[in-house]
Amino acid sequence: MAIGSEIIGQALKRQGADMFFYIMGGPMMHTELATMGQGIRGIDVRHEQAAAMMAFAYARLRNRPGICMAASGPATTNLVTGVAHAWADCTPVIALGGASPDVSTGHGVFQEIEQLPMFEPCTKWADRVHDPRRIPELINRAFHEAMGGKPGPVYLDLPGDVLYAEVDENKIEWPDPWDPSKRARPAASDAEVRQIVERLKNAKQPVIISGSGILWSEAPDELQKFVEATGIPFFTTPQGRGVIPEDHDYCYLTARSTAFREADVILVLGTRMNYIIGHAAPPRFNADASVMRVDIDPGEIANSPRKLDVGVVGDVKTVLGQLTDALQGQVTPDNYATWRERLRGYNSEKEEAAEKVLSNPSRPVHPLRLCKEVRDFIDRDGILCVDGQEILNFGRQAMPTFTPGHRLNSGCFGTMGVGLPFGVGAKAAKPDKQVVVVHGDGSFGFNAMELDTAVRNDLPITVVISLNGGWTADPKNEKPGRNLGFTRFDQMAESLGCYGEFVEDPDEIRPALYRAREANEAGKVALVNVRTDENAGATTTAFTQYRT
Ligand SMILES: Cc1ncc(C[n+]2csc(CCOP(=O)(O)OP(=O)(O)O)c2C)c(N)n1
Ligand SMILES: [Mg+2]
Repeated sequence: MAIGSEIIGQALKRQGADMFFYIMGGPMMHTELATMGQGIRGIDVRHEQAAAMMAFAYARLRNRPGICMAASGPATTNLVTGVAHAWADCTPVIALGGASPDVSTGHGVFQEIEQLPMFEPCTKWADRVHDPRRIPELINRAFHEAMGGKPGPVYLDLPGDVLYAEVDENKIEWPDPWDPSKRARPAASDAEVRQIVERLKNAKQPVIISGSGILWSEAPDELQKFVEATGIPFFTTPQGRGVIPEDHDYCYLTARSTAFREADVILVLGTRMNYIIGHAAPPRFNADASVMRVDIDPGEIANSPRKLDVGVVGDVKTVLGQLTDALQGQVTPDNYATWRERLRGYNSEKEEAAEKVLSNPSRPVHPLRLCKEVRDFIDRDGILCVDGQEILNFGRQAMPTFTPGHRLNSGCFGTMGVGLPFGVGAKAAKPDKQVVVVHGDGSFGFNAMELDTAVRNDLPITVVISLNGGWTADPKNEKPGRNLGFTRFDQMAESLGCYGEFVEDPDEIRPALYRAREANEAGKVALVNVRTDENAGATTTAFTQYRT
């Protein structure tokens, strides 16, 4: 005989889970113990929202579901922001929430609240277990739902009486677990391939916009081959960066707006046409451009905010392979040489001008100078997490990414507080990689205690804080509740067992970063607190009608 909690541990093991993020508490304690008893690493955190955010980072770096667990009531409600963030960024997080007993629903028992409806709007699938014999089936469904088609978070509600109910293990049916090699990979039809080829043959100024779909589909190599065979300039969403190294000949980071405005063909690959890319609509994009799109989700194709000339429901890895074959001898990089030359010229001019600003020697440190120091310090295959507003916007073009998916940020939900949990989850997922988190001082505060999680769980990352004394820049002193003071987060970090440094001189940033790296190499978490200019506000495309 076994109890429901033990069945969960076994089910997770069969699905290939190797890690989960959690805070202990009833009725989940036995589930957490049973899961660890299966040899699955449990990382105990300090806030459940951070557990969900760590699971998010794990999922993105390992291309498999990240798992988080929480106790009932307030612990599970704490998961919501992290799960909602995963929903907004289409990331496969499996959230397991303990719940008050099924049998006493509505009797006002300990930590009772209807949890399932809270997760319905922010998951792809949410359900409640009523019978422990169905746990393997529902855990299996959770993995398939999270990873199938366009990925996303799922939630399973686990009432205490079900977790502690006894079942005869011999009567349990174990389904075949989720298998990444069996991912559905629908292809484009011959007619669709022909239509795309025709349009690219006639194009003069095409662009590619790719997103996280390239990562989930394991298609970075296919994208790079396609780009190199055709010579089409490529741009990515902030979440889908690094799919092709950003110092590639056909990457023009700072010519993005010009390329979007002037493109005559827009090829949208594995990304939503949401506000992040201005819905691919005028005036940011040419109104006369033809728009072609490949997406695994039929809903995305059907719901495109701009009329598509060709909309392919397909797996982007498969379709890119088809297109590269079909375009052979039809389109070569020569087709678009003039277009690329124009973008390259523009890009180099802007980069040269930017390099001067990036080297700004002033005190307090300009955030761009901080970005330059991090850029010149971080490993080429290091994982960079960025969170904040000004520092995020300044960092966007100032710090490139060279490895697929090795850039995590506040994403399209704009969630402040993700940076540190992302860094901790990333280090847990990829222990051999250097992990650097560049954090605004305000956003750092949300989950600052996760420094302690990193220390206790031996996850040596480096956190760099842009200490501009509050939320965003406020040169005219007109924002409510903006000022936070210049907190010595380095001292706070030291008191938690980290290595800490406080830096005011721009020339001292790099040496401090190298000392932080030494601390990491010696197994210590490090925090470098850099006093930055509170008046330095980044200009960026307006995403909304209001500004933060
Ligand atoms: C959870 C959450 N709360 C509030 C906001 C609103 N908000 C957006 S940007 C921002 C300020 C970020 O400040 P900081 O992290 O210090 O970075 P800085 O802009 O100063 O570089 C706030 C409060 C948000 N996006 N998310
Ligand atoms: Mg700030």
